[in-house]
Amino acid sequence: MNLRTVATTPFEDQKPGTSGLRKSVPDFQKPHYLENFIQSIFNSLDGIEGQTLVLGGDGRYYNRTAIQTILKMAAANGIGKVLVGQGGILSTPATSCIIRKYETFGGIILSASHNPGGPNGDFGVKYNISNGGPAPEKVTSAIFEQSKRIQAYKILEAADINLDRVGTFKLGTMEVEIIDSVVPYLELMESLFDLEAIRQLLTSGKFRMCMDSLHAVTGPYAKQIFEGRLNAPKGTVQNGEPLEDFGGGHPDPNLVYAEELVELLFGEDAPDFGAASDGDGDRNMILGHHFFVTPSDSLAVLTANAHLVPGYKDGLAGVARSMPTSAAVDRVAAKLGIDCYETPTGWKFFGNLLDAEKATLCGEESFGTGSNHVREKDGLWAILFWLNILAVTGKSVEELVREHWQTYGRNFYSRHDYEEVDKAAATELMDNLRSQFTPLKGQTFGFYTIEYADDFSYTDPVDGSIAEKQGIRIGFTDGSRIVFRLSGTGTKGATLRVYLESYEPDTSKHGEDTQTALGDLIQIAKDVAKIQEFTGRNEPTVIT
Ligand code: VG1
Ligand code: CO
Repeated sequence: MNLRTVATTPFEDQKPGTSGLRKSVPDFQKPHYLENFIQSIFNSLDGIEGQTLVLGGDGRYYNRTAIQTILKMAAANGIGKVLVGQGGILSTPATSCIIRKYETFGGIILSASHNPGGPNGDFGVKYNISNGGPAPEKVTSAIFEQSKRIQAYKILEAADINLDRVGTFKLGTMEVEIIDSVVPYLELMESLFDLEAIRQLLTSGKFRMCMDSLHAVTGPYAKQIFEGRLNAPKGTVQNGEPLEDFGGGHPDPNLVYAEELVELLFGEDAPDFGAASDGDGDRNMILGHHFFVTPSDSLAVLTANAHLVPGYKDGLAGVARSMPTSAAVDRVAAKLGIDCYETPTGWKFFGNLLDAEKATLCGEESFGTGSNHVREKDGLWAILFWLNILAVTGKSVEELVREHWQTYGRNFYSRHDYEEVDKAAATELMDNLRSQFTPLKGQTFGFYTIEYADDFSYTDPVDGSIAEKQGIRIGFTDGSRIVFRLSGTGTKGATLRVYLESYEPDTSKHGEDTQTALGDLIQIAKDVAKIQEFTGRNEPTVIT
């Protein structure tokens, strides 16, 4: 075995985005590209020698190759031990769970989450710190700085490790332990939920569910949990085999990309409950019989009913939501008398609030919900949370949500994405909006008057760190909002996200179609931002 130091030159584009470094597979396959970034992670971490790391990914194309490279680099960099999920598989929340359970120094997650996979799809690398959560900005900036001046990386010349057999192996002086990908996570779920009540519901013969893993990482987890531990009929989990290209689809649980599940739940003889998760298992979509729950409403409903679930029965310290997420949960927090925090987009901003026990539940409009049980959003956790509530109340998904609206009013909410638009044009559109903050104030568009227009900036209440330019907000006097942001996870051109929200207290109007209810705001967004003029598009590519 030979330790090699390989000379390299920096790549300019290794700045981590909303959630790690995401690039196309061909980019990652460029000589030294992956190695540079991994060495930059190691270089930026103080005292990593002799420490333990967790390593795994969502099973997409290049996962196994990257794991072998990273193991050899870890050995050459003096890491003490690496825990690897069997077959290279670890969902993002399971990685977070394992980092916390074994109190490791950190972990590396290989995933581009909901982005498509395969030889021409995307790949990604994310570093998580010892609390189990995504590296905060100061850590990702340090990694980026290292990547700009890297001159060499270290790697061991050795045979590949067999990733498929559970057990302990040696790579130079480093230990590699291949661990069961599911068991630690399943044990954590057992400690939070009344699985017996859920088992009775799923075997009662009166309730049918379907879980769609979209050929991504939750397949093995969902099969073991639902069809194994909870005795749901075989076939409850569909698309449950992780595939390197996710079967050619977008592993993104929303109404557009999880269409097979949506057709089933809105079809004839539809089941009572449907759920899906994304590439790396941290997102969730919840459907009832002919009914869709927006992620913002889901967070609000979970918060309002958390006392029914064993792991949360003693109350919540507080809740947090990302800025573009609807204010539905704010109303629940106000009623419960707990704090509600508004953070920038991306799970890394919840970490401090969870560590400081200021928030117990967190959520994002982008199909992400989670709690202090780990430091990532968690798809299967959210699905089990819903099932636990359904089992205890005996209500349907639709009944629960409609009753919730009756109590709190309804926040109509939708996100319109304009994908793969020209990057320069998208930046100009945002700059143009910024230049209009003052004149926009007080302007009236039909029924709506603009109360404020600003750039969202966040001061972390725990460590005082400041994040600026986190999205442009236009707020109206009646509480409605439009938010504009550019995505930080896309790999092609730019993606403009337009978030729309209005509040309706009148129950008799809660049946209205969302896009109709938001019709005026949708038009105002197009006009104010001059979307057609800048991007050449008049309609979004994805509406969720
Ligand atoms: C998107 C979502 C954001 C989420 C992030 C990572 O980011 O909007 O809410 O935290 O993806 O989720 P952006 O910058 O593209 O809007 V995942 O499941 O892709 O790790
Ligand atoms: Co994800």
